Amino acid sequence: MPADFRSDTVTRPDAAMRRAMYEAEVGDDVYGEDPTVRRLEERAAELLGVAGTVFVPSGTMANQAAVMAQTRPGDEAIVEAEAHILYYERAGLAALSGVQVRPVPGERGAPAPEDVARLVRERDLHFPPTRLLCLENTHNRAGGAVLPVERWDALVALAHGRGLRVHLDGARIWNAAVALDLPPARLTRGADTVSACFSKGLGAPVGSVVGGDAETVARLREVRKLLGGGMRQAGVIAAAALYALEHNRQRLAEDHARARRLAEGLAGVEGLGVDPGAVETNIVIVRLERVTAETFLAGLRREGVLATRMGERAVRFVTHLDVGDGDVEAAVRAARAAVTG
Ligand code: TLP
Repeated sequence: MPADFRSDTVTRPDAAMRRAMYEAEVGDDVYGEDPTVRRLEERAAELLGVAGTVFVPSGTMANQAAVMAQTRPGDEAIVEAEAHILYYERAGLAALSGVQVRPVPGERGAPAPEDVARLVRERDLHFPPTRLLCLENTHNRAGGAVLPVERWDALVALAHGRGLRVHLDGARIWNAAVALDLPPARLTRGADTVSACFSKGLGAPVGSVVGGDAETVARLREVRKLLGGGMRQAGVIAAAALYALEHNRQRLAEDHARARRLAEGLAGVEGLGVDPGAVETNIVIVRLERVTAETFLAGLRREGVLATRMGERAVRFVTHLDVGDGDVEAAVRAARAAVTG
């Protein structure tokens, strides 16, 4: 088995998680009759500090449903320029919701409130209404950066003051909460919608939630059906997500420590650019000074290590449940071999 640092999505459910799936009580969730899904939605809502959540198959569906539930075609959304929702979701905002995006630059994924303020449209016959602000915590392309709480609060206050709603892509909010040692609900405070994934660092095989207040949740359920996300005996997978929520949150600190150690090891390899001090959670982005991402990744693969491309001269390593200390050492050794091409 290669040491697989491509993503925290690659984990396989362990025996205890599979047992929870096997034993799950189920019903038809489109009729609202799956008790395990209900329990998951309630527990997730409690942790995320929202009135309710809706279980969906993927983080992408969670994000897209949130946008669709809160906009109309022809609206505009201000979206952090490197956000997953803009970068990796097949232009879903345009294709599914008919929403125009105004990107706002972020520093390590965190936009300045002044920059957002400048992009909010005035009322004018020519202009689309600015309806939504989309943020991400932790920030994937910013190397797992945590959105500082004060910045989040300032952005929410600004957005609400200007009549915008706020969506938080909290795919990895669990990592942010552990890194800051704060309850996840503190990091989502004021969000109108929030999404969160169980299939990343928490190690469940599939599933995300998207939540908000009661009225928004009702709309999210309609939108989920429209997107084809109404699932039947989904308790089988919800059980894995519930298990992950209860057993795998605190251990994310181990992933963060391993990511930091990996970055320290890679920083010692000539030809690689990485700042271990910038590693806050489980993602390490490395700049390549001598070889292209393709060459480097092929070299790693020959040594039994997998990572992903983050650009012409950048690669990403992600730590998770299924990589251990030995894999971190293997990755540093492999990088030393791969960097010469
Ligand atoms: N990210 C995946 C890839 O799509 C890049 C990964 O390997 O990191 N929000 C954020 C911040 C994400 O990182 C991801 C997945 C999603 C949403 C989408 O989740 P899924 O893959 O469940 O649709």
